[in-house]
Amino acid sequence: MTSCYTHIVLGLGATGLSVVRYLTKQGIKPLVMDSREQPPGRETLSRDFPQVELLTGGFDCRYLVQASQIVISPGIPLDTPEIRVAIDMGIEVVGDVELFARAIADRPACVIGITGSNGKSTVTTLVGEMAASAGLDYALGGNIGVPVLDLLDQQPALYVLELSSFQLETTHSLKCISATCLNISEDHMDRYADLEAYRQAKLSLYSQTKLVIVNRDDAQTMPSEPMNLQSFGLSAPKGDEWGIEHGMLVHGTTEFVAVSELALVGSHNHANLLAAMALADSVGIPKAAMVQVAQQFTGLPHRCELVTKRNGVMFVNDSKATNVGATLAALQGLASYTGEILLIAGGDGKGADFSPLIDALQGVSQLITLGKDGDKIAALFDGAIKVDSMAAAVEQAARLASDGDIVLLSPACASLDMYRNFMERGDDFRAQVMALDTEAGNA
Ligand code: UMA
Ligand code: ADP
Repeated sequence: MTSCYTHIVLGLGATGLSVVRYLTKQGIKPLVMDSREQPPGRETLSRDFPQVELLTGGFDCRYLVQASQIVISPGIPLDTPEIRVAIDMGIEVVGDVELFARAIADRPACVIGITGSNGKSTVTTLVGEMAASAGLDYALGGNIGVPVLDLLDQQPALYVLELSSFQLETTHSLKCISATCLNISEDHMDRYADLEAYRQAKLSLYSQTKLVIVNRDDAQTMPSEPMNLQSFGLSAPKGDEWGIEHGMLVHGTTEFVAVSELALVGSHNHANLLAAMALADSVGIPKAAMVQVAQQFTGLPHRCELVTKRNGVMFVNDSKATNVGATLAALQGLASYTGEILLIAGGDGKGADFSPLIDALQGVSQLITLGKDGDKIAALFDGAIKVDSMAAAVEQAARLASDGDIVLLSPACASLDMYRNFMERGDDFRAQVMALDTEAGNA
């Protein structure tokens, strides 16, 4: 006979631990389950919550069907058979963001929600920096790294949340003042039936906000129902839109900042800035604060980050390019440089179709592939070099590159086949590039 738990936490990563912290503060003792034998939060749980029971290696239906609420981590698909059984029995399955939404329902704080296939972390950070520059008390979290329930101890005027499609699948009660879906391109196709299912998960944010900010250059970000809309895009604005006119980022007829003064490079980043400004404007952040950030923010690590220049060759770390759309943006963004581009790509493709890369690969002088799905990308390029380590990839690229060229790590794939996360992959790239310097004595 199993003991009965009213609350079950599924998954013991960053989210699962934050849910345990939250529930125990409410006086609830949950049961935690994880399908992995050694979930990452195991040691922290036994140290901080020795009274909380953990079952590993699967999800036990006997407990699930007796619970009143199941809190599921974003990495676990809702259609996992054991979870389907519980859902079919009418048991409530929610995510951490839904619990957060309910917990702040009575607070005066504003929420800004940011989703999309690419640019979420950049835009989330930009909005946070703009709030900071305006002297606004804000808290920032979500998919970017800090689980939202861990933000509840703060009482800020503004929450800035990065939301993934996985998190949005189990979120229904957010009340955002403004929210955006920045763009839609294929990602996580191992978890969705098709692109439309993935898009609908992202667009579910729109019914949870007062103002929807869409990307008018990407029709997939448009809602199918009438909503209170504002748009951003790279063209000249009409009416109240955000856009670019006469080399300036503008809102309607109001000029904000010249493109030539922006610290971020690449047209995708100009779109990111316009989206961030539209969101910041919705909470009354003044223009001066937005302009200051636009002139100073140079970007997050692992997103088209210049590692070093060696023998006239630029080594660029874009490890966060975990899908095809991000790699396309990097190749387009670097296309204006005069030298050749040597691209290092490959990893776990998450079921993606890589064929949209074909045209962009024509602007690449050498492709070097690695990882689980490296061969699939190599098949798109005559003479691709296949390697089995980052060290070999960097060594080959450095050997072939000459003065003025760019060696770009932009994998178009997740890193989990070879690394713990994209940061570790980017750090390995950096380390291998720096090791070249040592070996060659920076010749
Ligand atoms: N997993 C299992 N069994 C489990 C639980 C998880 O096998 O019982 C696997 C999942 O399939 C997944 C991995 O473990 O591959 C981690 O999943 P998780 O839900 O336990 O992850 P957390 O540590 O809780 O981190 C999650 C987000 N991870 C995912 O959505 C996969 C983090 O986003 C987020 O920062 C964190 O919550 C705080 O909100 C990371 C991410 O990769 C950066 N997100 C995806 C992306 O950006 O593409 C959506
Ligand atoms: P996310 O949080 O959505 O993964 P990031 O800001 O971390 O977004 O950037 C992830 C990758 O996407 C990086 O390779 C970056 O260069 C690229 N990127 C950033 N903004 C955009 C955009 N608006 N469109 C396409 N790619 C982008």
